Amino acid sequence: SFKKFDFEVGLPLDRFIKKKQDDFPYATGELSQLLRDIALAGKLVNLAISKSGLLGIEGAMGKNNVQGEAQQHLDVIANDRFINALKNGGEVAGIISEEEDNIIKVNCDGKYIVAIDPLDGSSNIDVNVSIGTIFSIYRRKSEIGGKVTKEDVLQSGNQQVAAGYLLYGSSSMLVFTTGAGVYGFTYEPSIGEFFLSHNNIQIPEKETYYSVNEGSYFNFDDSIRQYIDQCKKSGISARYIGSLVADFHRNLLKGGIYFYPRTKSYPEGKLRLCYECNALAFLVEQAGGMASNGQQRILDIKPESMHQRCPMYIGNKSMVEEVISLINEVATP
Ligand code: P6P
Repeated sequence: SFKKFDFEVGLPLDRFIKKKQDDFPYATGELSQLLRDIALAGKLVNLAISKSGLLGIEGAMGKNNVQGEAQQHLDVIANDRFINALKNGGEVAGIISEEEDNIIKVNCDGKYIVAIDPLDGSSNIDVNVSIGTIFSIYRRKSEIGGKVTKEDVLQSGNQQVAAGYLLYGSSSMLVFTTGAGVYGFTYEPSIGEFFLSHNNIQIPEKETYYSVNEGSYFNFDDSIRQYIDQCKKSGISARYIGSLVADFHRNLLKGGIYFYPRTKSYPEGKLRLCYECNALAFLVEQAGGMASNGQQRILDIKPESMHQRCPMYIGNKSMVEEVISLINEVATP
């Protein structure tokens, strides 16, 4: 390994968590244990994904989830893995998940709340495109030992104590922040360990990519079409994988903007505030970027319901500010 910044690249996740915990004088180790529980579930999901073609667990279950979306075998497997890991870990009082209609009450003595999209982009599994898990961690508002309440799970993103994603791809990664920078860990399956590979990630200033589903071009508002036309005129590259974590991760490392505006099919946007947008918004701000719903900072939105959707514009500050200025230009004649 070689020395880079203040951490040796190649530091195992466990050692890193311990070192970072020492930075928090009042840390009592529960958040560290919770991050370990998430990493464990990520390893198990990674294994299931890598074998899915052989185990015949690709494809749809033939039934829909609570969102009315076709549930893939791996959606259910991933949901079970994360819920079990968080249950066994004991640090979590309640979980909200894309795959579950209601709050999953886990351990009344738990200190934390987790919002999770266990497997985002799962429709890409069968064609071997990278997919991901997105998670947010909050301190519960209700009394430890008491019931988990709606207030516990409907917290604004600016209350997150940690957030991150797992990216199951050509190499699988865990990327997370505890509010003191963004750190990326690459998984070595032969050892079963995550090693620090991306130290203190900062999104490049360079406006490298724009990521949007241009198939919806004529369903977007005029301002969005105007922004897409500007991107084309500027000659920057279009990259859209159709898997949020993969698109976000590429822009985080190389510079760019991902956006999912409201459309006729998704008048509130397609992405979910609580378990997709908030985590990525926390990460991108920690990396020097910006995340907005077009009107306000994603992290300041007060959720009204667990599964609510919102439009999202996320990535380089300069690119997000530009598209917001066009949206507001049209909005205020
Ligand atoms: P569309 C996957 O279903 C997802 O939630 C994100 O991972 C992805 O960015 C988006 O939807 C793709 O949606 O409408 O462009 O196919």
